[in-house]
Amino acid sequence: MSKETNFDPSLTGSHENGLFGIPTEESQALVQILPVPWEVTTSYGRGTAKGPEAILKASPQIDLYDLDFGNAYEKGFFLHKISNKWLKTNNKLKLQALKIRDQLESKGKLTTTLETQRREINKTSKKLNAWVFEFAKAALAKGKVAAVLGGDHSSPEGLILASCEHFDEVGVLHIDAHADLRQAYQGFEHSHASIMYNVMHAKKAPSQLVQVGIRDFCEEEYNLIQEHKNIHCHFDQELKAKLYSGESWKNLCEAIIAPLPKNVHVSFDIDGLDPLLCPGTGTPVPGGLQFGEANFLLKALVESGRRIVSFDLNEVAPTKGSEWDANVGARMLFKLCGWSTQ
Ligand SMILES: [Mn+2]
Repeated sequence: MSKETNFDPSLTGSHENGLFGIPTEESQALVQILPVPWEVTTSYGRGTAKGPEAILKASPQIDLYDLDFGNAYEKGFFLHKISNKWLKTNNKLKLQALKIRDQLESKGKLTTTLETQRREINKTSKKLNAWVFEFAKAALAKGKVAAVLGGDHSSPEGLILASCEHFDEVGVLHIDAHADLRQAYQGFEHSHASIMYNVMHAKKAPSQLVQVGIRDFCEEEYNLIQEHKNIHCHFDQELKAKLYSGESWKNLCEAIIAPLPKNVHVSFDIDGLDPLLCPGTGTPVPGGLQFGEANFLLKALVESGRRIVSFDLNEVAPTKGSEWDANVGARMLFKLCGWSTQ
């Protein structure tokens, strides 16, 4: 996979070589990762647009040989270039979205100017989704694993839809603190809080949505979970109650993955983990999965004979003066890449 023959995987590489410090040819790589520097509709924290760059920079510290999948990196994990155009658009629209939110919170309604700007944001979000969709469609057509590195959780909408369109049937394994099932949030139709609502209501939708680690949701979302026969939510509190009562994580993982079809998209919001592992993320919530529990779940998924055909990792936001968030994000990305090649 390496384009340089003198590449030594036992030494620390430079991020300038590529993701995880590995010199990788785009055309040879099995895993194609699109960085999406996008967080226009983020409601609380700031900084997930800088997630891809921070993860890239932290990624060479990972030792490439992996206990779960050996030298799977040789199949090629390629991170595409971070788009300056989308980063600029993000920075501009983020400021407008902030004003919209402030006014909604203080006045309850918008001025005509802000109403127009909100329409503009919705239109641009659609364009972003179309861009991601085209990327994923092309990668999947070549037999690659398509992936998105966010950005906030709205970033992979086009990817999930492309995956559903490419394969006959795709199920989504969704790891998150939040249900992300709101029908538009603050009038933003493609908000991070609406992604699972949007994909489950698409023309070619995932056949099943399995949610894990959920611990922050509104009544509208709770009702949708109860009513929708293809949404299976494992609330964090309920998983913990079973664990504390002596059930094994292995048995719980089997129950979690049971409804999923053969082809699976993994949508991984880093805030699904214990926030000690991702203190910088936009909307941290106490509780959640440990790194090992999440990896064990992915392992159980793959060992059950299912395939990770596409995935996203999102909501990683670097904390000032610390590389911890990016370090954990890079390690979870490495596990996702590895499991998707099995
Ligand atoms: Mn989310």
